[in-house]
Amino acid sequence: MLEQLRKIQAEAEEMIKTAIDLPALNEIRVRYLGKKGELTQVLRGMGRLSAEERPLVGKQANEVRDYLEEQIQSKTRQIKEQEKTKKLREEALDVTLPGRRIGLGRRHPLTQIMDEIQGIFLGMGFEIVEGPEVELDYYNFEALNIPKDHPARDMQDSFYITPEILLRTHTSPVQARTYEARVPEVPVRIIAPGKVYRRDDDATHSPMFQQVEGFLIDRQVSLADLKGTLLAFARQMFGQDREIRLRPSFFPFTEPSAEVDVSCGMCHGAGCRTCSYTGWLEILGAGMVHPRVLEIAGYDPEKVSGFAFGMGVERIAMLKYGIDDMRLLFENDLRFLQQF
Ligand code: 2U9
Repeated sequence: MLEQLRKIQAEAEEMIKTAIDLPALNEIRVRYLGKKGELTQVLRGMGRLSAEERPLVGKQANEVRDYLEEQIQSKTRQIKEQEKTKKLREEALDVTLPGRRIGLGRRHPLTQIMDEIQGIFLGMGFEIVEGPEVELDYYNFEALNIPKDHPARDMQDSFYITPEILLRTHTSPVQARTYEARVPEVPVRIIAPGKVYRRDDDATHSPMFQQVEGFLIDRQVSLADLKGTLLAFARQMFGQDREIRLRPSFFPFTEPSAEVDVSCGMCHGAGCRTCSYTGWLEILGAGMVHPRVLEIAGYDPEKVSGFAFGMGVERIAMLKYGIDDMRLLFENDLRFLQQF
């Protein structure tokens, strides 16, 4: 039996030495020292021993048990220490490493352009007015001299919600609502920035885009006032060396109407690829408010007159930054956005 005890001790000792973690050590404890463990079995068999042998074997068995328990405890401490060191090493914080830079956010290029446009007109005494994106057919079309059967409705293919309610196709209804509420007060100088919706979708048109429309009513407003205002705008937006020109056009709500071009910043009017060899880039539409439009709201067109203009914010951004595909402005690709 003494031989058996020695064997148990040697075997267990070897296993404790090579145990790699706490569960393995626990297994060893159960195997040798547990209730049904090998050492316990030996102690139980002591009944069969003679009176002389029993104390000897008992003493030896107790010593083996104490020895193994001590070994297990010491190995437990060792494993715990190793695990702690490993964890510390894994989580080590090197305070001498350079910090990670926190990227500063910025406004979307369209927001930057929108803010810039608003700033320019605020500086010229205009007031900013906003209105609903879901609009009555009346304010979107009728009040602007575009009756139900007018062909101009085709040009602004629209998203209707009911036959009388639609997503606004321009921000003009904001202006119609504003001066209708203020009539007969003059002057009215407002710009209406915001989102508008049309059934369009290609490289230069998006079903949602942003506009800034402007509008001024007062006594004796002339086309010269319109041109001066737009020249001041174009120079602040694109550069003080720029010129503008007005080409005749048609809008149902203005008469006369014009397309407004700015001189090309690439070739300064000589003609190049950017301006399709014309020397000019179209930036907005404008005109003198149609007397009929003034009349619909209750102004007397004999006493007051006005000018109006409208521009697409995406188009201004594309021209200013040389962007050739409008969809880039809506994809939110940081590689694109971080350039502005
Ligand atoms: C009222 C009366 C007149 C607003 C105007 C334009 C000319 C124009 C387009 C430019 C590019 C829209 O974004 S775009 O597609 N706009 O050409 N807009 S005059 O005239 C008004 C507005 C309100 C009561």
